[in-house]
Amino acid sequence: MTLLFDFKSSDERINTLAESIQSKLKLIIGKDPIIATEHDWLNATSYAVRDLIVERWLRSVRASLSQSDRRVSYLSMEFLIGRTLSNTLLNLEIYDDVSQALNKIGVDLEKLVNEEDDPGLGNGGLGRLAACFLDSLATLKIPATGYGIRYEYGMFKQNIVDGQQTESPDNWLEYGNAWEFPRTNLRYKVQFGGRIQKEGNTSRWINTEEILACAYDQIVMGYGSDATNTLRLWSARTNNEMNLGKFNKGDYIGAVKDKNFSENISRILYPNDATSSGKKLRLGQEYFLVSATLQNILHTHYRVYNTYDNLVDKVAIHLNDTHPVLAIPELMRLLIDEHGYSWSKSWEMTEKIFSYTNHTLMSEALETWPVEMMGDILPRHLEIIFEINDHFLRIVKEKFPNDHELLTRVSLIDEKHGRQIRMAWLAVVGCYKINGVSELHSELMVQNLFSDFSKIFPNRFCNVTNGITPRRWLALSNKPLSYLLDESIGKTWRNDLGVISEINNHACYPSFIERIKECKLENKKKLALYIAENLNIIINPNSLFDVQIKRIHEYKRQLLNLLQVINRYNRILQSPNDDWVPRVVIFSGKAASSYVTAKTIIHLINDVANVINNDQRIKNKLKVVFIPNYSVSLAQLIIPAADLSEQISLAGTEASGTGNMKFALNGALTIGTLDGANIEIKEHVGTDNIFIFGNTAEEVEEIRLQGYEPRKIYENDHEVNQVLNQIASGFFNSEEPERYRALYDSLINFGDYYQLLADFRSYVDTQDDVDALYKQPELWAQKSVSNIANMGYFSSDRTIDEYARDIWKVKPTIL
Ligand code: 26V
Repeated sequence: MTLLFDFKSSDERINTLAESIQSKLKLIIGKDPIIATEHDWLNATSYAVRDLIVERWLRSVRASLSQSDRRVSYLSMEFLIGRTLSNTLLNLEIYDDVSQALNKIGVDLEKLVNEEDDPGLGNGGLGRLAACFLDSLATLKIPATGYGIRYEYGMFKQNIVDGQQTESPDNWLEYGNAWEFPRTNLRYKVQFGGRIQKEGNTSRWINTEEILACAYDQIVMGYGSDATNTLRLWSARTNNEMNLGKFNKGDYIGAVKDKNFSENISRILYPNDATSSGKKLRLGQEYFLVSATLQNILHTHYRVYNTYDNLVDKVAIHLNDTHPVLAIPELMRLLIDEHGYSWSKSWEMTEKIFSYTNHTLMSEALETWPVEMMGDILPRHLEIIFEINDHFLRIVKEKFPNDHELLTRVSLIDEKHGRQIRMAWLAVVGCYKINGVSELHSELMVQNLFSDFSKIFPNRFCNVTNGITPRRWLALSNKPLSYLLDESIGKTWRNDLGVISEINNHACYPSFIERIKECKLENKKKLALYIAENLNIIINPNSLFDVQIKRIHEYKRQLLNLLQVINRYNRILQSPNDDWVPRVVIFSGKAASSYVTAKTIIHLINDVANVINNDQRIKNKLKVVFIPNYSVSLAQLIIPAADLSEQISLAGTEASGTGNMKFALNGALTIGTLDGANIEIKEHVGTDNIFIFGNTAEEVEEIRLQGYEPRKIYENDHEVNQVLNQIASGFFNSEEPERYRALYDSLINFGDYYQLLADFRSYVDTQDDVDALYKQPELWAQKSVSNIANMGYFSSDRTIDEYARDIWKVKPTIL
């Protein structure tokens, strides 16, 4: 890779950078160094660094357009990209230069890096995956654009007040965003409402309301390549023409109200709770993304080729879950209504352009929209969906003439539940490839959710196991380990993670094992400092750091972890003189604001922490910490410090998980169920280097069919009995003893849907194995090395390579 100022000596480079930062402060921020705040310096530095990549961005876009390549458009309602400055410095390999340049001015780079707002434009796994993919697409030089929404407010900020979650808005744009390029003249009209006027065979969508979608671009840099891509986020603006009309008619309030409605479209990220689905504004957001994006894709295509006839050869559109599935009827609408193609030609093209990833099998997360609502907001699309359905059902009838039930089951319209459009069905019918995100998930997807469709379209389904970018999740977040790797095997692991297996050859040297232990300890000290400074809890870095960080959800079973923690507490009190391995159990994660049970679990974690952490008899044998406001940047701090990674979802429920990969890559050992990508992690690191427990997905199903009786477990296992009685009787919350009665009931009296009790014994016994191993630090460290060494497969570069080859059929740009 050629750097822009490769030719300069180190001193010259540092001076040039320092000058550039100071001039940005003056000329763009408009401030004197004497009164500049840390945030001003952050922005000045970001602008200076951004200058270094704009040139190659423009070159990259030019090259990929001129090569007439097939391009990928990755549509996602969420991109959880994390902080940009540090990542850009890493990609440019100028972290130290910039640090020294700022030093000269008397500014600390580390502080600036932590000052940057972490854009929370996603809920969790799905959004973070999209961000890892952007990183890998650019690194692999695949011509691609990410399309999403520039939410004004991202994921809410979580505070813990009296042990409970409270939410406040995340106004991440408050101090500006140095990384975005507003494209004031790149805007599209997005229509809503109105009605359909029939003219012979053609339909006209008229009397609509219009909202403008304005593009904001961010450069997506790859690592070790000159290639860059674009993340284009749409922001809603009032279409003034329309409102001025009302204004002139004297409807002042109406005009202002319209403005609010239209601008609300990109106001806020929806949390992934059950209540979000079926909301008009959410449907509006999904269509807003889709319509602006497709207009943009077609517009760009036409500029290059002067025709849409070759669209199929040049355009691959990927749908990240069902959220952007309206892209299918929208492309149909544009081709038919705006560009004069016939219905059948349009369908023939559409079916060859889209691919879709399914990210969950949980029925409550599967999107459906009431036909009536769709008719109100998008009447033309409803019509097209009906036509697609007719066309599809005709084919099914021909193929399976005797199976009448089948038609009801696969119809895009669910007539049983008040006429709902099944978006996942629409995705399967309109896409040429559909993938799951881990081997188990893809198998279950075909066996259960899409079993009918897999008979109708046997070649459409495949698996692409998720991955993570080693740049952010190792090079950036774990400096001590990165340096050790660089020293031992060179630097190529950053974009060829497979080579990391070479550290297997070092695992036999005690000096290497010693260094691995030192790296972990350094990361643990850093986290301990954060916890001391922010939460006022003192933890011992020599304890086993046992970590479960992810969204709080019943299926992820944070409560199972907590039951085990309470059990450990009871055991320590019972045998205080045993040789206990000191443990710090760390939780972090947000509960959707209307998800009562998840919020109750957070409350219980904090109540339990309060009792245990203040029990002098326990000393430092056990500490429980809930770190508030989980985010990408917190994950970067916590994951490298973990010894033990908790991946304990009920088998068959976690589609893949990606946190599991981040932990293992950073040398944590996993305690986990045979769920999602845990299974593949086990296959790669070896059974001896992972703690597997609990029932398999098949056994879970079997137990459900046989009639599961959690009460029996409660009655027969005295440890389960004691722990649950403590929760039910208010042992941890004497001020309000009934607080967790419902939680207790859900386990004992209402069926324990996620089978916590069925896995409890096996979990607790496996935790004993964890302790036993931790008492042998050399062996633990060796297993930790085996984890790091065998994670090559889980690089998102491998994942993107598979998508590019097997699904999108795209090739790298030549620069
Ligand atoms: C659903 C909804 C419904 C209402 C509005 C907002 C919203 C946002 C997201 C979702 C579905 C989220 C599905 C999801 O995040 N799945 C996760 O995807 C990860 C990446 O593939 C995977 O590792 C996790 O196992 C899976 O839970």
